[in-house]
Amino acid sequence: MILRENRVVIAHIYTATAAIVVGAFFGALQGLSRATVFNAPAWFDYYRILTMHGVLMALVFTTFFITGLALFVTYRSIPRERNTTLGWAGYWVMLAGVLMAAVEILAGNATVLYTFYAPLKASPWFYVGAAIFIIGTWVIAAEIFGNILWFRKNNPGMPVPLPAFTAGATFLMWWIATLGVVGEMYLLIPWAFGWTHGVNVMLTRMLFWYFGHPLVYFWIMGAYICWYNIVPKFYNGNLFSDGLTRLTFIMLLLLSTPVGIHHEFMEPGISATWKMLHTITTYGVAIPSFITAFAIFASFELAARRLGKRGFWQTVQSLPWKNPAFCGPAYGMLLFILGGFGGLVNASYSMDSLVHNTIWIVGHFHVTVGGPVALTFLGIAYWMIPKLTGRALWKPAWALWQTRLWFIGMLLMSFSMHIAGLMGAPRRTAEISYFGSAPNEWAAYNATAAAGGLVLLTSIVIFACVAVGTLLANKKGEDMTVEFAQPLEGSERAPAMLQALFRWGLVALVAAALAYAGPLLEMLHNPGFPAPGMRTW
Ligand code: HEM
Ligand SMILES: [Cu+2]
Repeated sequence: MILRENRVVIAHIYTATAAIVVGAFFGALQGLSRATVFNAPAWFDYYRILTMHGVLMALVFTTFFITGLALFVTYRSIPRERNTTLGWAGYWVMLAGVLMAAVEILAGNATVLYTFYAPLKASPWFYVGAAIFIIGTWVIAAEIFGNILWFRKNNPGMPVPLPAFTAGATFLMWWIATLGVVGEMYLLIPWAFGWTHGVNVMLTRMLFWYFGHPLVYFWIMGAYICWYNIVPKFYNGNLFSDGLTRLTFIMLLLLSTPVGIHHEFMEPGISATWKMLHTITTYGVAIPSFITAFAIFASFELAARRLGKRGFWQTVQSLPWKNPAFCGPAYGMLLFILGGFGGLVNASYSMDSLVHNTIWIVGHFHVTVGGPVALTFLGIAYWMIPKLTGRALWKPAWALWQTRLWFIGMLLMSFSMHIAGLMGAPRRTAEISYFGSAPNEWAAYNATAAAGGLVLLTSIVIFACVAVGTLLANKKGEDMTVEFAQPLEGSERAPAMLQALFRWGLVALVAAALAYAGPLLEMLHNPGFPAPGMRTW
């Protein structure tokens, strides 16, 4: 039974692995290109590479990992006889969507970057592929909700196990967020097929960011699932509090969506009132992250105290720095602290106008999604793969170095991107030297970023070797039982209000509708000119 469940999860996790390996290869090429070491050939130009990188990393790697992770924690925290039809159906639909979109990008018919902003116009099959991919994720969401409902029905009065609860909150949030993509595709697909004459550019962008910001929190929630439920086990620690964890996930569910206009500070057609309102909610959604920082440090300290350790350094030293599954998330947490500072800058209108569309932004999201998110997932994979396959991890020492290299590479790359961005270096450009007229000061930072990119590529190749090596070289025999972190004594039971997952989902839907009703009305009131669309490539 459990073996059948594991196979679905393995498919998701190894597909994510394939995506990050190919994505990293393209990423390294971009770094080298910006350092003027590599020149993309005309038949596979820089922007096609960049579209492939953005889509593979931000959409394919992250989503496949999170669907795998969420299924895993749900299956293992709600053990029962089940069939895996939905898990597989979701997987194949997601994969079909990805392949359809990927073919169009590779063929040069969809060089629209991962934000697919209109009026750039891709082949309709690119958008259809994206829509199919989203539908696949909904099937996975249905599988997770179905298991939670089954548990409720069969265990009346019992709280849903925390790992399944956190997975459920993540996918409720995802479902609300992806309604934005559906709305956008409703406009883009007929337009790309030529059935409509034009598209409302501002509206499609707003719908994109209605989805685009919660997408970021979908990644973060994936990382938090690991930090709360799994990581404490690595240092024999506890979850700080069951109730606080549920509160964190409910706050993320509520506040991840009504903030998206903070990506549109520089866009016309949305009044300052709505930009301000979304700024306030943006600062609000930082609160569950502060709670998380507190809960994690408290959990570290309490575990250290149990060993008789006191104070900051003794606590730090007591943590398992030789375990790659711990180091991935832990280094990720460190990078998140840096990302948080940058985020404050981006969220402040006046400062954001200085860094808008510069490589600073790229530095910021690599230190966040490449740090706490990707590095947590890579680390957790080292724990999960043996639990799924029954095979011991191949070359754990390599795995440890992989996490260290990723940390160093990400620091090098994103630090230099931040500084070059402050000096005005733009993002999304192949011709970084502006045909010789660009300021010379950027060059050193572009070179350092490229070096960081190569370190990252090395790191991911090592990851792939360990992940595949485990399957090929090691024999079965590893203990496959999973124990999730248990709450500290006295904090086991959350108030009933924090158990009502689906009711909070309804509140989140209303909050999202309220936050966008105003800007939407403004836009429909001033629809502008429908854009026929263009291919700039
Ligand atoms: C292997 C390490 C990586 C390297 C070397 C790398 C390198 C780069 C570079 C140089 C750019 C900027 C290109 C430009 O603006 O002209 C970029 C953009 C981007 N990267 Fe990465 N990256 C890496 C990992 C990741 C990861 C792990 C993610 C997300 C999970 C990610 C997501 C993105 C996205 C979404 C963009 C923006 C694409 C766009 O502008 O449309 N990258 N990357
Ligand atoms: Cu955002």
